[in-house]
Amino acid sequence: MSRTLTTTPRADGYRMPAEWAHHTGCWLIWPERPDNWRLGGRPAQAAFTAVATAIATTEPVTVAVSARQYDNARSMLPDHIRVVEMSNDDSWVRDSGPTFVVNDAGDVRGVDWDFNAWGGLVDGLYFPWAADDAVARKVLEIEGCDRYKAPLVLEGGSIDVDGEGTVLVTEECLLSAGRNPDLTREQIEQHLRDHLGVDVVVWLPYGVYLDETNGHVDNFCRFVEPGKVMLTWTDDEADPQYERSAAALKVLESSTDARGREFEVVKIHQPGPIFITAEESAGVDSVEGTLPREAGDRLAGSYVNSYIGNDIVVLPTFDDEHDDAAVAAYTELFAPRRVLTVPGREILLGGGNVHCITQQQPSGR
Ligand code: KQY
Repeated sequence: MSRTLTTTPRADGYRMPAEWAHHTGCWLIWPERPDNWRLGGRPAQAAFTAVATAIATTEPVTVAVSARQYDNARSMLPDHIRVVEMSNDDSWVRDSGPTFVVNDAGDVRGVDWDFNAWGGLVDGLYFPWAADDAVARKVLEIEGCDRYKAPLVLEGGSIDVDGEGTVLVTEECLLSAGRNPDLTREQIEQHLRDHLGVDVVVWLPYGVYLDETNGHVDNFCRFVEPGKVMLTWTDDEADPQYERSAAALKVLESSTDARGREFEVVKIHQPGPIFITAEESAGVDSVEGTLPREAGDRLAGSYVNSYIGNDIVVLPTFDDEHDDAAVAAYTELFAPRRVLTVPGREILLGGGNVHCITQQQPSGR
């Protein structure tokens, strides 16, 4: 049973745990929409299967899939991965799924945010999005977790917590015109405190250059442990990413977290820049109202967009000169977790990466 509660997580003693806290499982949604994924989603389906299979080595994985694609997903995914039928508009469960919260007794509940496809009719990426907006509730129902309905537009990829009272966000995203134009920055902060159980909100000015989510923090800067973050970086001062990363570094260097710690910042050099090829662009259906995928467009590639599982970290790589440095950094940052690399390009072509397509379900222990 899943009740919808009228209180807030904070009032009930719940908080969002860090991603490295123990999981009972992980959720994904099967990609298929042909106006976002090339060739009807076929190459992306192989990439998602690789991510799901990697995560399933260390925790149970469930993949939600439309009725249309059920047979195909079931046959492509290994038997030990659970497949459940669920309507959706696209496959970004980090954003359409629930944000799980836990209390000191180990009970688990979920926050269901409003979802409007990253900006609604102002600068959202597709229309309609009603099926996506219903995903969080359905996941919570399946898992038997009580639900908090949060009264604001927010995506799971736009927040990153340390589990000890601090959340990272970007102004570019949370203050964007298409999300909550009627809420002030202070009101948004209060909702974050109430629904994530945090005390300190660290506002970075921007995310990754040309990130179609309006600068989700999960593609840009994330906790690796309390007091320590990894930040997408470039040494190329002429690259528009440089100013963005430097601005974040400045904020982090002058901020402290909820426990009064200064931040240690680990720079992870970005891949690329990576651009869409003519062949890739040609494989995407053109639909009015959906963000087009034009040849030559720059993609928001990042190694920060990874998944921290129970005993592993799943890291996207891009056949890029910076891959080896990213693997080496992750190996050191996340030891004793094993670093499993997956091909990141097909997921990036859809506008995100490994973190965006996954949603961890904490065990509460
Ligand atoms: O960054 C994320 N959490 C999601 C990326 C969504 C891209 C939609 N095309």
